[in-house]
Amino acid sequence: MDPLRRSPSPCSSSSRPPSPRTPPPCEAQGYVGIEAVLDQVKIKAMKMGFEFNIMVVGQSGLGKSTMVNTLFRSKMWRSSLPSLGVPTLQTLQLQSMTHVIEEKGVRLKLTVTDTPGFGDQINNDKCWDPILGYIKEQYERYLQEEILITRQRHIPDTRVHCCIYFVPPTGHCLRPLDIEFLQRLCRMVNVVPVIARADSLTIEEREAFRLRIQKDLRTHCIEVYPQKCFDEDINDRLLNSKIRERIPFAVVGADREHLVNGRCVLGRKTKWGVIEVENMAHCEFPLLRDLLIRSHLQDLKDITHNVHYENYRVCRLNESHVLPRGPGWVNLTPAPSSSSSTPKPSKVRLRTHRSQDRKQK
Ligand SMILES: Nc1nc2c(ncn2[C@@H]2O[C@H](COP(=O)(O)OP(=O)(O)O)[C@@H](O)[C@H]2O)c(=O)[nH]1
Ligand SMILES: [Mg+2]
Repeated sequence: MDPLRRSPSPCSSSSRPPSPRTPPPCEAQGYVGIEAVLDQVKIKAMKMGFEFNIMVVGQSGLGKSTMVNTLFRSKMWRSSLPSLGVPTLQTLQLQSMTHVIEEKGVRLKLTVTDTPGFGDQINNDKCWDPILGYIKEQYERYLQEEILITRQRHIPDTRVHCCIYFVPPTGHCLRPLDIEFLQRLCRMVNVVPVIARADSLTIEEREAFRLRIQKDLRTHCIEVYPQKCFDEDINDRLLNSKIRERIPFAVVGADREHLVNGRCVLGRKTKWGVIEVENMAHCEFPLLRDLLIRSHLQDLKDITHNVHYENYRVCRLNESHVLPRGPGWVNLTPAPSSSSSTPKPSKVRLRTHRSQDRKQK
């Protein structure tokens, strides 16, 4: 039996040898054992594993594909390295790379979607369409699975939980194209902007550029992640305020390792030394990686599900008469009373969703 499964059951454990975790007898102390729920949740989560999907977006040449490799090659994920030294080719279409990372029994299926650069054309009208289209497509996939009568116990989640937006290191301010794109993206997905190729800016230039970008985001009402309105308590507010002060992170990407003072480091070799991407004295890549994986992974997933996907779901169900009818589709029009085989539950479910939505409003 799984040792973790031995959850404290105070009323039935009298014949077992006492252990440090064995709670006091229930009747004597009025102990119920609610804390054991934490163990149960942990065991379930470990069995299920986690799925996490990131997307990189920005103009071409800003280091998006390199950053995908940097993410997979950084210390945390070094065990799942793709082969080193493969040159980064220009990205011509959306492509996803998935790795399963396991650490202390916890399995994380991490997918990073790389996108072709945009904004290279003379007319950049609607250059965001393929990217926004991809994000919507993943919501639609999830929705189509969710509304089936016999649905999978676990719906595969390909929804984008976080979009890393690469701002070119101009040192000036956000360009109109970035503003337009960011305004659209933030309404659909969690966005974390980064200053790309930050090694091209001096420390003072980086700080001044960061402040100007923050001002532009406020002026144009662009709510990047972590959004103030979703801070749940004072602790969230304290932690997230510190992150908000540092966003956009100034990052440097690299997919090669170099020997520095006998240590193997991931970095960019220049004539005057190696820029180490995992060294906070050189760039803020560690802040980005820690936000994504160590501190905010579950929150990014929760906001995706409860806010972004929910908005999409409500819009789609409100226009449900035009939903495409895929396999397993259930007719939502009122059933003739004679037909006992008509699947009523889905109508009920849809109505429930709608009434909940109304209540929320
Ligand atoms: N100086 C500098 N060059 C970078 C950085 N990241 C990537 N590059 C280089 O920029 C070029 C384009 O990178 P790539 O990842 O293909 O850009 P993408 O078009 O945005 O996917 C490559 O030669 C990379 O080695 C960085 O942080 N700093
Ligand atoms: Mg690329």
